[in-house]
Amino acid sequence: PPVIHRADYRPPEWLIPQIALNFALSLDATKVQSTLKVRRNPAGDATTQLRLNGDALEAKAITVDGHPHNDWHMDGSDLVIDLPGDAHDIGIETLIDPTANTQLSGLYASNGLLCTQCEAEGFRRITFFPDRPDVLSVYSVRMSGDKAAFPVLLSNGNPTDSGDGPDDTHWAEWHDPWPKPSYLFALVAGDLVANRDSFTTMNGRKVSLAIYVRAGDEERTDHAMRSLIASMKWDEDVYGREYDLDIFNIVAVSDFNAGAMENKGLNVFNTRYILADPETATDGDYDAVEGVVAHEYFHNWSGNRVTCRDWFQLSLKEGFTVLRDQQFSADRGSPPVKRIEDVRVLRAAQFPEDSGPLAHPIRPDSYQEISNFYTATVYNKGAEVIRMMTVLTGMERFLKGTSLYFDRHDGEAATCEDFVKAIEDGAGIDLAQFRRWYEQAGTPKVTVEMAHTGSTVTLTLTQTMAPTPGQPVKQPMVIPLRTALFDRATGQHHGEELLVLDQPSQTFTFEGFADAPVLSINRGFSAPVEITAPITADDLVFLAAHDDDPFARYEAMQQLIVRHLVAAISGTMSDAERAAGRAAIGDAMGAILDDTALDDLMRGELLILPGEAYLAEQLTRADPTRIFAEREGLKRWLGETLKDKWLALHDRCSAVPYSLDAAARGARKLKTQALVHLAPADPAEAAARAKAQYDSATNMTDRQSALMVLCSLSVAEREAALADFHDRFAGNMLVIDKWFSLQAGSLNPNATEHVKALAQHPDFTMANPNRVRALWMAYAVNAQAFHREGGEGYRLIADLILRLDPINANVAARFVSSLGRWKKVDETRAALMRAELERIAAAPTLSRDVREQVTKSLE
Ligand code: DPP
Ligand code: ZN
Repeated sequence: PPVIHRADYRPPEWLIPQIALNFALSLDATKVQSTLKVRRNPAGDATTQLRLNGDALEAKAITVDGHPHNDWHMDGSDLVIDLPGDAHDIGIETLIDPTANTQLSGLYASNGLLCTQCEAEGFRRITFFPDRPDVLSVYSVRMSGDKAAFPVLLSNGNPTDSGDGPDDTHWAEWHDPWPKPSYLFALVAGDLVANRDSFTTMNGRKVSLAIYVRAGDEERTDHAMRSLIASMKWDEDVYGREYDLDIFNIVAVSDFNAGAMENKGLNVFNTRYILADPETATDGDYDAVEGVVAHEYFHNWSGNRVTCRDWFQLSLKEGFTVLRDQQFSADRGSPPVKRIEDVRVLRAAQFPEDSGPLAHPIRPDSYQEISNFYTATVYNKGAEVIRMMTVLTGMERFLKGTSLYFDRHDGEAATCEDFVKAIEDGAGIDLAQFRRWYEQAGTPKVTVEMAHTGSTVTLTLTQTMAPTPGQPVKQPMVIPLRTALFDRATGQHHGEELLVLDQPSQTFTFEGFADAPVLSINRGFSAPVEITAPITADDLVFLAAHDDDPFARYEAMQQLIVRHLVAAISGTMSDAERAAGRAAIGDAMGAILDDTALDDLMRGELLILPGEAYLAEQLTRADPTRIFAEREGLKRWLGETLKDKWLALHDRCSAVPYSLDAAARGARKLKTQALVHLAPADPAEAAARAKAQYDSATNMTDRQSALMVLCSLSVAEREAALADFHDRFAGNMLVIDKWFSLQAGSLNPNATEHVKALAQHPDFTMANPNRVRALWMAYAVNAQAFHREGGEGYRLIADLILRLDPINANVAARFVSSLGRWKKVDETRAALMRAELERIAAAPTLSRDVREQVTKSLE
């Protein structure tokens, strides 16, 4: 398969200033008439051929300047037209079958609805076009179709006209005045109802807002609407960005490959990130809705007004927009809790990417299939890299840089380099060496040594970075580390300092310390790196209780547990050491449970044990079932040792009535933590409490966490609760997804058997990505089940990939990375995982998506 290289970028040979699209809609035969104004690009290479990308399309009729034209040919799936001059009008007709489009890319049918997904390369499945983000066009769209089947007809921009046609049809015309790349095109037609509201922008433009859903779902759209309005206000207040059309529409569909899509003026969402009410959505779901609504809205500037020159620049819009949505959510709730959640996601999803076979820089140098690069690296690490700029400059100067970026590149297709340059110029900072964060893959490791002589403290910081595919040797990065040194006696530090490590090794000195201090480093997680520092277990207990940086407090707790578990998993721990380690963790947790100054949301974060994926990252190679067993063993011990405190906590929090405020959400989070720790320690007590919580639940957070705990236990209450849950929410697709996920992700020793049975359940379907992920992604990340001895888990996931690939390659390819982690597990399992990858590789036909991931995973 061809490899596309960033270095090979050439400007487009032709520009398309305008496109008119006319859709004759039907579920299985939609006719698309496209009219392109094409102009030779003075900045492009000279050619008489116009190459238009297509994917599984047939050109029905081609005209040039209104006349039938025969000088064209197909080159692979592209249409190549010979043109005599520099400016022409091209007409092309295509016919597509949305119902047959199981890939959910391009124009597809979802439950009688027609909708589009064009990022990254879906537009070429609708019509022939230079389907690349640096070709910006003004779109005029006309669509017509059966009035009963498609009462609502939507596209980008503003509606300009509509009317009735013959034979119970109607039509609508839309015009989007903002030039845009094809990936931002959208069309939706179907039977939908709207929740409407409005927003008045800072300059007095009244914007009509609508969230379109299926009838019956509109009551569950208020939270999304509130989130949208808050996002519009926040982007004005913080980034000075105003909305630029009279209409902003959102449509929620249940069949969707990703989370949502920022099409200009017409965002299309997975229902999962729109629908929420207390009975069916957890607190986590509410946060996700708020975050994704904001994310897509923020793309209107970081993505749409300034778009990407090519797909190698994806992090230009995604990293920046993730940072913006993280900042927004932090402002809406608890900044430290949000920071901890974001770091947890980074460590669970991105660190393993950085250390695995699919590692790539946030701005990749090559790809085979761009869909494979919508990754935690491009998104979440991309956000961390820009966040480091804010650490180096402060928010005020950073915002001068972003304002300059938006002014300078408005209406353009820009590069990551353009962004960095604008921050340099606007914020007044030199980022020459910092640019390596865009170039080098891998998570830097920083080792700290501390010396204390007289009243002087010396910190020696050394950075290293492991080789990654294609990058055997790394250059030193710029690593900003917020640091404080604490006096043990007073419990105070001497003022936080920003240490900027930009050499392989560097020494920093501090005066005025009569005694050796306690080191608090990488506070707020100011840099996305791994730290090894001389902080004793006692010091970690001290920091967990006293650090004034909430993230550092969390981190101290995590490190205390990580170190203990890593030693336990490695088998280098004596019984006495195990007892001492557990005692330290138990004391620290006990103190957190008793600390009256802590709010409950933050308390909940401090009590969550480090995840298995992050633990695995700390080990060169480990038996995943050992990681699981040691982590569960510690949990059980904490459940037993602190039993009275967990029981009291569960009692106290159960008395807090439901609301969405922080205190009530904190209480729900702690109820879950209490049950999770009690379950392995006292299954009968935990089951009784979980059953009571399930039966009396007024909201999905309480109900789901109770069911999760019951599901993990082999108790009589388990089956009854699962059956009740299924009955109660039958027909609600998003909640039934939870029912699948809870069982597939369960700690229950029979999870594999349960998953095999669930794959045969009448509610299971391979056609719906949410359902596939609910069952199989939950299983693939359930280490104790997926890695069970004998390799059955690997076989099941490989079978899934092979069966899903012809249906939905994009979603199928997402599962490959779970098998690609073979270098991190014991040799027996590694061989079994490789064998499954090889079985996939040997399949007679594979999508480009799966082929790329499998080939790279075997290297
Ligand atoms: N561009 C989309 C996003 O918001 C991806 N589907 O991330
Ligand atoms: Zn995005």
